[in-house]
Amino acid sequence: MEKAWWKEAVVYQIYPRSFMDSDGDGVGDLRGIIRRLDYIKELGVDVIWLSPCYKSPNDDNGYDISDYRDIMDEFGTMADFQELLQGIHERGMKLLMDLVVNHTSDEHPWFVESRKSRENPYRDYYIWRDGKDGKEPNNWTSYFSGPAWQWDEESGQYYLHLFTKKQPDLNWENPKVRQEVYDIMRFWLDMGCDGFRMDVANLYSKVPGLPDGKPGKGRIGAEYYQNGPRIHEFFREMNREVLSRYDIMTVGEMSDVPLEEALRYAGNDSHELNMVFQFEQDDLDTVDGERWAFRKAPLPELKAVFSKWQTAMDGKAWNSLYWTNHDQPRTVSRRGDDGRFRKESQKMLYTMLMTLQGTPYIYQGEEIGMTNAPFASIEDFRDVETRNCWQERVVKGGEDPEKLLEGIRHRARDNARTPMQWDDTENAGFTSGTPWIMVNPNYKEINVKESLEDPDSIFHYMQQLIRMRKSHAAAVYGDFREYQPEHEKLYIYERNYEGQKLYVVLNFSDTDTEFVLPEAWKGEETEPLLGNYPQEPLKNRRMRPYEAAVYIRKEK
Ligand code: ISL
Repeated sequence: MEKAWWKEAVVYQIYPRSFMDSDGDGVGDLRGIIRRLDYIKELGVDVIWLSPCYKSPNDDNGYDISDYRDIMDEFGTMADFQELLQGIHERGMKLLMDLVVNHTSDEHPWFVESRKSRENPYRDYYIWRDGKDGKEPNNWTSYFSGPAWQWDEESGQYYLHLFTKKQPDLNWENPKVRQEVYDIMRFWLDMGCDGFRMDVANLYSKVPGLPDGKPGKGRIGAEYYQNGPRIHEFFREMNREVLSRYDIMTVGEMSDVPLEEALRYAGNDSHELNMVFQFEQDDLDTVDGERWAFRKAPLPELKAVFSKWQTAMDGKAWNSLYWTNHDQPRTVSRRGDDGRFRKESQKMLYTMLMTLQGTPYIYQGEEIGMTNAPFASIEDFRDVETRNCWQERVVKGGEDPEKLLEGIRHRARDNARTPMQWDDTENAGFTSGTPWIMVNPNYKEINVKESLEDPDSIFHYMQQLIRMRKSHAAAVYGDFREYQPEHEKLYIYERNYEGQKLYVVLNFSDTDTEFVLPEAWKGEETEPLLGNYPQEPLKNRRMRPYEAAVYIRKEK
């Protein structure tokens, strides 16, 4: 197994809009982040991934970019950015930028040109087609409701947008587009940035001819643009021209990436990317293509997903490990218990993340155990995905609003986007103005100040976890073996690396649960390494609610 800094790193994701507001306009900004760098450093992470901070009309909170070489007005200036980058480097951390190049904003100068006429030199930067029988060129639907095509009156054609109509898809078939993207990447890397998280990175290559997708529930057309025919060629080209020339880290965000494909994108010898975010764990909640279903996946199913990726990638490719991000509900509400056992369950869940093979990603607020928000009505939501869907299904489609709202409450991306809870003062110390989205009222109890004062807090446990990972190569590089996979409440596994052995036992339930020592562990001499309750020896015993216990084999 080849070692690398990005395999040993722990990443912290910042969603700038919701992290810290320094100027009272209710929107987080770069100077706010600068103010909190010591806090992030104290947690012990190595890399900060910044969600997009580029110029944007904010139809999708910065995932619609109108200038890739400048900073969003609400977030600050290029000088602020440079100060932030320097502050991160001075503290021995690195900065991962968000690269959003499947699409641009419709306000990007390329698109402004492109839509002017069919003859415009930028026409071919995007995907334009004639209609079919007076309708859209094909039946593809957008991730954010409705058809994936928008009619443009002036130039008399449709353009493709897999996300909102203000996010037209770039035409990656055009070599000029790819060179533009590589130039943008060089711009940030030459400034000293340390890598990229690549947005919807498996959607760049569409099947030529753009055939109709299989009709059904959920999104239509995905089989013709996910992991498309030229995608690996594009990444090898990007790698040759840009990535291989810098000592950086890359992670491609890829919903619907089968294991065989991930082995190619992130394979040791693939010369594509370092790792991918795969969504199999998230997809477990979805029922029958329904985006807003909120089934809590039974533990054996969740374990099967993680164990599969652990085993299949070992020695061949590298995993990324995450529970949530700016698109997902809060971890403790989704996979743990955000009531009575909030602290215990959040600690247990992150014990798992920090004891698997791969690079762990912590989303802002997870280190203090932030929860889903009690959104009262549709007016409380800001996310374009949610609002579009409401428009389509309730306003136009006449669906039962209460039922849909119930699903949205569980799954909405806004759950992760409520402001960071810094202290128990007004607006949780996030802003002196009016926050752009509601603050979770539980900030009085759940906040950074409280967490730093409490020696038993999730924050301090997370610190211990990160330190443990850094001082035990087996936690990073060790291979993975699971026991009792059919167990409905416990996740039991070991990690081995060059003679170092870790044993992990996790209780995913809120009740005392009988743990029976696996046959293979009998007779081993072990000692407790870490846990979220007072530690007990590794033996047949009761695991307490949401207990996590990590052991190490005694040195001979
Ligand atoms: O958030 C989702 C619903 O769970 C996903 O379908 C999401 O839209 C998909 O993972 C792509 O996400 C990324 O690209 C989007 C942007 O809205 C997301 O914030 C981003 O992470 C379009 O750029």
